[in-house]
Amino acid sequence: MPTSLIDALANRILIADGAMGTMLQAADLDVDDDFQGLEGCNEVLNVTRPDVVRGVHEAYLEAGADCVETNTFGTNLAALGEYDIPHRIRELAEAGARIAREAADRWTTPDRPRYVLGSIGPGTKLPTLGHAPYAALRDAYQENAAGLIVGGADALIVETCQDLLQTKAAVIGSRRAMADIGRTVPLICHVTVETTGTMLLGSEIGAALTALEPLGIDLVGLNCATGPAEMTEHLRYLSRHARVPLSVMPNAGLPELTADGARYPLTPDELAEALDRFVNEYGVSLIGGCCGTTPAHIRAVSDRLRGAAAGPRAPEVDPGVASLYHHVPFAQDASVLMVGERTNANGSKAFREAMLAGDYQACVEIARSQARDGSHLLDLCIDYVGRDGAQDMRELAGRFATASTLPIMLDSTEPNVIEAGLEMLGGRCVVNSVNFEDGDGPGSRYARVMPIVKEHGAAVVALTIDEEGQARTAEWKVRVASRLIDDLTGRWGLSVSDILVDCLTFPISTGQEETRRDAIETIEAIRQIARRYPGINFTLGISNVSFGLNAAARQVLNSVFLHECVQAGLTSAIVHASKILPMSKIPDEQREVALDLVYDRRREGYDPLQRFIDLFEGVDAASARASRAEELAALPLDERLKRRIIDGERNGLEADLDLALAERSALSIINDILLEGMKVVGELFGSGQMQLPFVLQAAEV
Ligand code: THG
Repeated sequence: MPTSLIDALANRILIADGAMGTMLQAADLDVDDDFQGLEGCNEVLNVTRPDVVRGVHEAYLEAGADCVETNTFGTNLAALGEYDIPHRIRELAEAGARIAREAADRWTTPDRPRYVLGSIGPGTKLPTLGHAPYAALRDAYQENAAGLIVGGADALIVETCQDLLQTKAAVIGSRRAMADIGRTVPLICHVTVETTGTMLLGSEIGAALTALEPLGIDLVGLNCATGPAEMTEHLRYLSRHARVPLSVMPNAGLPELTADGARYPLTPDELAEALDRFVNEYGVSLIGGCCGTTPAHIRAVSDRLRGAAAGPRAPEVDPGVASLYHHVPFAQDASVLMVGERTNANGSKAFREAMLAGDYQACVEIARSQARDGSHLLDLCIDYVGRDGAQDMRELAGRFATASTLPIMLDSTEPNVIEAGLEMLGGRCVVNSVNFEDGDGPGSRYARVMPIVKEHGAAVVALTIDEEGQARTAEWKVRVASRLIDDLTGRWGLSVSDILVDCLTFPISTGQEETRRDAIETIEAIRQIARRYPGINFTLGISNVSFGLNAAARQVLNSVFLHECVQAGLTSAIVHASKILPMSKIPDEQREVALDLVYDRRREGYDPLQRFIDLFEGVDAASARASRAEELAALPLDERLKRRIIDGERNGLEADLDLALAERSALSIINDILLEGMKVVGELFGSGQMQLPFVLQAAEV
């Protein structure tokens, strides 16, 4: 039995090959015969000119590569679709893997195995931008992966990733292929970080790691777009935080444009030196080259590093979720993770009405205002009786994916609605929620939603509900939470930190005897669960506790209850963030009575609930903060128009333009105001402070 790739990597680094495309271009090939008339479709050579492809593999193996990558970068839906041969994905992938397999086997000796990495290029269709549906891409990647595995690949390498949703489709498609064929191979995943410092759609490296690692990849890393120097910071992040081993394949520097095309400046020795540093300082285990690297580069790398061991790493995992853009840790310094509650068709009239009217832009505005209000995450709930939930979820999650910088908590009781959301969001979501309401047996909601959670690598809210109903006492809540945690970690392989236990609280504002102790039991359950499961996370729908009271009273009770829960160990809360008051801002008496209400401190002649209601009789919830619209309206006209461009804010744009036209010419408005705004947008983009989708929005306005 030859040593597997993963076993080999545990002992020493492995060296992969360099560029394929440029080597093929150098061969003397005929468009009609060799390319079957499909000029530039390198993958066709896997069937027409296996000798040429094999020659490239041989050159790299001869130069000292331990691994060769198959000539299958374009066996995907986008690339073969361009040539009208998407039905040949599997055939060309399998042919490519066979050629590499033969070459690798020919060079394999008992003490030096050589490996085949099945290359899965992303293609140019970006699902986050709506170029193709997630499911179509995933299924095509599955075909691709199946061909590579059957053709003999030792591992799959999903590389040059630009859009995290596309990457997710490729990784999940690959996993499905392995399950289908019954053969599991290691999965390597490389993202491409542009010179701007993010992936093409604006994803930071932290977002990429958080989204991809829970998908069950075996190595994570970087390739293409830049040389090693520009990759250093991103690699440092991966080295510090990734649980899995690292892989890096840089270009031979940043290309310089010359009269005869791109020239890559890094010499073989310079590449080898840079990779030496990556191996030793950052503990990288798999290295190789991308654009502009040649057998001479790989020879230099092999001469310098063959047989080396990766430097030590002691990664600090930072559990959390991610939007398309950023990683958001569950642990917030000196605070609690705020989950915005208003993007909810049941919890906000404004949101519901906008959704029912199909005014998705208004829904996006509510999401944005939640972000400005201080939310770290958004709870998205579109459940509404009689609607096509999956369709509503696709519409809204698809827009939130790019328009909001916050990660999403998908709130639905329907597994197909949850899945529809996950298929639109490239970051890492929280699924809200699972429970044991109808048990955990076959066909239960729990059994139906968990495979979806697992496949997408989501975190999950676990509600303390079992076959007997919603747990009402601390003992019962702790018992159900323990059962959920044990099953989620034991049977489903989640980490404790990926679970957000929700101890659920009924309103304590109704005066009914049976709900008086609800807050107490919840606080006590949080305390016990936090003690029993170090690293566990929590969430809680705080506003539930105060239903029925007036707005001013709710604000105080919600804030006091949240404060007590956080003291007990609560890590996140579903709230209207800007309505939460710090304890210091609540008058003493209001706070004391709220505490009496929370802890049910009734005495002879004193009912804190009655007292609390009396305290807030006729009090308005003072909305001191001027609304966003008022802020904008307060600006002088020129500034306001400029601001609209920068913010991508079109509500009321026509009226402002009419006003401006009364004062000056259209050309002057464009040149002196609108272009000024775009200039600021350009600067923000150039300095990495604004992501591409917001730039597009500004340009649209
Ligand atoms: N646990 C989990 N998820 C949840 C809840 C929970 N999701 C939904 C809900 N509970 C949390 N979200 C809200 C959202 C809004 C309100 C309460 C909880 C709310 N809305 C006002 C009202 O209904 O009076 C405002 C209405 C409006 O503006 O129209 O109170 O417990 N895991």
